Amino acid sequence: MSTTVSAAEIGSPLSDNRHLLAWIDECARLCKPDRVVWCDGSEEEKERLTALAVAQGVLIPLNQEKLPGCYLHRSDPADVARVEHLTFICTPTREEAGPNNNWMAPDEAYRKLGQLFDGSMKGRTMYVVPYVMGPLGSPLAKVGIELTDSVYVVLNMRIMARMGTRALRMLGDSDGFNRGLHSMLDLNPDRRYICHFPQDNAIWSIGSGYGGNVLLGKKCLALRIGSYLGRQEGWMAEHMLIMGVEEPNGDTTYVAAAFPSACGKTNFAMLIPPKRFQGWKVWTVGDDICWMKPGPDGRFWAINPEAGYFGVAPGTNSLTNPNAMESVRRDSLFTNVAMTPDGDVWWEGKDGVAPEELIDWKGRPWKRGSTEKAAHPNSRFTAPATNNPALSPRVNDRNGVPISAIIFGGRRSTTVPLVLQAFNWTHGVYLGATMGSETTAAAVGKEGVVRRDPMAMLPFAGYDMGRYFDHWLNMEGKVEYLPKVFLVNWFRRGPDGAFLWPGFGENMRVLKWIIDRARGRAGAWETPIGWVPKWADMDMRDLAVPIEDVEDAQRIDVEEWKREIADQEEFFEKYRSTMPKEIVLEREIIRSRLERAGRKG
Ligand code: OXD
Ligand code: MN
Repeated sequence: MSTTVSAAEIGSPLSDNRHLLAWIDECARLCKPDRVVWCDGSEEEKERLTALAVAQGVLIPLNQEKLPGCYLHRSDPADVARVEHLTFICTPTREEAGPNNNWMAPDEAYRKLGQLFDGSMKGRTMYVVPYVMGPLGSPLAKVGIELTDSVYVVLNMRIMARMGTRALRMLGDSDGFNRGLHSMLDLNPDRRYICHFPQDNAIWSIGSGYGGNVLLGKKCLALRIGSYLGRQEGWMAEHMLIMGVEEPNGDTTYVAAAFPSACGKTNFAMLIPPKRFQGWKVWTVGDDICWMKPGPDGRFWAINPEAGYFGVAPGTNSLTNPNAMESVRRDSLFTNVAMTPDGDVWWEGKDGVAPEELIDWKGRPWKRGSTEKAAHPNSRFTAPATNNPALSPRVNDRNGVPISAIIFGGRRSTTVPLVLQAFNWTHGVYLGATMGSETTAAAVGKEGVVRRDPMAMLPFAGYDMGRYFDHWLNMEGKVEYLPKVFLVNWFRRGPDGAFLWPGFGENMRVLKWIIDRARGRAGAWETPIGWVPKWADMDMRDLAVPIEDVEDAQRIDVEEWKREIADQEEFFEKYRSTMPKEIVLEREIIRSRLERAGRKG
């Protein structure tokens, strides 16, 4: 052992797994922490680390009467979001990573980041965070170990994954764990990299303290490395919520849905059906990630690998998402929200008007009427799933839940109807592959531009997009009872710019049609781009919106669609060398049908 490491105080190892011990030793020699602390996931540990985080100013206690067990964290103002331009897939060849990813050769990445990690934890503690993504003991679950110098990461991982000794028990003496190394270094954006090594099942993240870059189980393992492993091992890692929809007779249908960030995925996953749907209940299995595998019974079985919600706070209120509001009332961490004088939290779009005075997300005094936002637009809550009143009782099922329908959606003010059903699996894959969302004012760049985001996986597929589509298409031979596939759009606008569909709880009406179709008991009408409901096929009783608006939301305009198809074709140009031919053929069939429909006038 080098002198530096023998100077480190190595806390008592909680495992004698020699692969794990050797790797921790190697990382400790590189990062040179003062001490190494193993995390067991206990309550006592949580209290100790929370007190430490408070003493260090990493966490600010909130009003413990109003929000028991809740704390606020203010991140570095230059470290508030995922950094796609600094995120790399380090496969041996650039082709494997594909045009959808930044690529760095593995040896170059290890060398470059190795220099940054060298001594990065001097004076700090290296925490060993063992965790499981997925229900304990599930054949679909994966074990990861994250080494980090951030106590904030430890406390978040504790909520987001099944963390601690139980993960080490599941690992046993196996070498099969994801090796995640994270150091905040100095939070300098010029020294920030998020590198994935799919061949080594390893992640190196340096220079950031923000959730998506540093809670390595989430986007890095569950999506980027997960999608890569899924292709090799015959399963799928998707950016999807999972919900169970229970009907009055007790039957529950499970649905997975992909929406790009900022399209209300968490809200949809926690939907409360409107009064009209008495006896119906939506159960949340997951709000962000879905691991799906063909089961022996010919169906797709899915688990949520996470154990908590890392949700966007702005816009969350008791109308848009009462279950989320309930979930963040205790034992939750808030990042970059504003604080009221009495230690409560606030963000734009929370219930009621803004308090007169706040402390903003940067810790500065803020007054109502200020032109600056009090909470950062990407401010977050980290809440345990067990706080959610609608948490599915099946969430810990080792085999997961059987998926009957897959929904793709995006934010589109024109063109895309409220709901349509794909003709078949290949067409469904085409709908997912071409989905897009309009940029909002919150994002940098021009507003209202359609950004294509296939299956909402553009920033998260850990390999070439064309091959990813191929993997999807391959499921046709592996899953006998394939889920039915749907496209939805809650965001279509009328000529006056107003939304045509009320959204939120009313989305239950669309969901019911989807479930009825998946169960083969509702009508539909064939159009050039898919099956759509007629008014009578959907339950629209007591809907406080004129029928004309719903019809407009559902309208299919042939000319708009011809332009849409041309735009999809242009997007695919980049992936031409690996694009499966079915995707190209599917486009041409849709194009021909549209031309014929156009001629009919
Ligand atoms: C997320 C995201 O944080 O998709 O879930 O950005
Ligand atoms: Mn997400």
